[in-house]
Amino acid sequence: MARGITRRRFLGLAAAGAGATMLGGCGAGSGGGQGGGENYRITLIQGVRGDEFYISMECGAMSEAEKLGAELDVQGPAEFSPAEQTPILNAVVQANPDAILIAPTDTAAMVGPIQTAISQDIAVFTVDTFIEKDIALANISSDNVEGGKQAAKALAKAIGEKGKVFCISVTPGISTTDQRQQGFEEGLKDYPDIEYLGTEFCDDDANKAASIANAKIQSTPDLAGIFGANLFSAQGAAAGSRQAGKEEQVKIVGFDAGPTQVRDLRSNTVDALIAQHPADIGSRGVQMAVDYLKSDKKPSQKQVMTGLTIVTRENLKQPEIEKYLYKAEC
Ligand code: T6T
Repeated sequence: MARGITRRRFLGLAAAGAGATMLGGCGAGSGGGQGGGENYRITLIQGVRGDEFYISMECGAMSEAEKLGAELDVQGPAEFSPAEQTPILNAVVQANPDAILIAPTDTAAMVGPIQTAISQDIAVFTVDTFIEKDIALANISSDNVEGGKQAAKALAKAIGEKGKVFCISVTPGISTTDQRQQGFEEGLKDYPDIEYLGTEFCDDDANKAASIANAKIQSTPDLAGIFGANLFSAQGAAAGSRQAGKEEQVKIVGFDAGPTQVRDLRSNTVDALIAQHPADIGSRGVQMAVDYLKSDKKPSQKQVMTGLTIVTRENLKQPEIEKYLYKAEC
């Protein structure tokens, strides 16, 4: 059953000026063209709603849509799962927007539903995650393999380049977290004195990640470090280490930079965060969709990589780092 919420935002021309109707607190306008968006209707379908990574992506997409005079609708499933995301996508296809930006929740299971959208002549871009079949116009995401390597490096540094480490991820079949795990495993090869104990999966549930971390700490009393491969895995890893009373011994590096993660970094439970730039993913997605709709020319780049920023207690307050911490609301 579709449990997605629809937050329709009429983001007209930022410069609509006098006479512009303000709806829902967002700048709204009538008449298209001035911003270049020609009032195109774009829907962003998040991987899961309420996740600060996707909220920050929404913020970036919204301000770009406002700038370009496009209309943006944002929806997301209650859980990060293709079973929940598919009916939302199907309903969006029925509404026939000009473009869809989607973070597919599974590389294989979302191919069919995305193909259906493309067959209806809707321009589809994947944002963040991608699917195994090359049918979307382009993917806009972080370099997740590189991010996993950076996590290995940061964790190695935190544990003095020796000891036992393991990874908590979401579930196999998600392009982003699979690539982070791959990069982490590759990165660890540079450290012969680090023993990798493998990866366990929390289904995007921070409580489950906490239980996994706690159990691993009990079964491996000399555990040195944990890599949490996304926001909820990392939040859970920190909670599990606190429950076990091992914050001093077990070093944690987390992917993403949500508010709870930043608190865990400040309080020494976590040693580094690999922040993505989700607002840039959202704004690039809207830009690329509008460019495509205007020209009908396929994007010259199939893969657009946005940046990554390593956040530590030392650099956290620097404005050029702080601006990448995720938002809980726009
Ligand atoms: O890490 C992000 C996103 O990149 C990934 O695809 C799924 O998890 C997050 O949304 C964080 O929870």
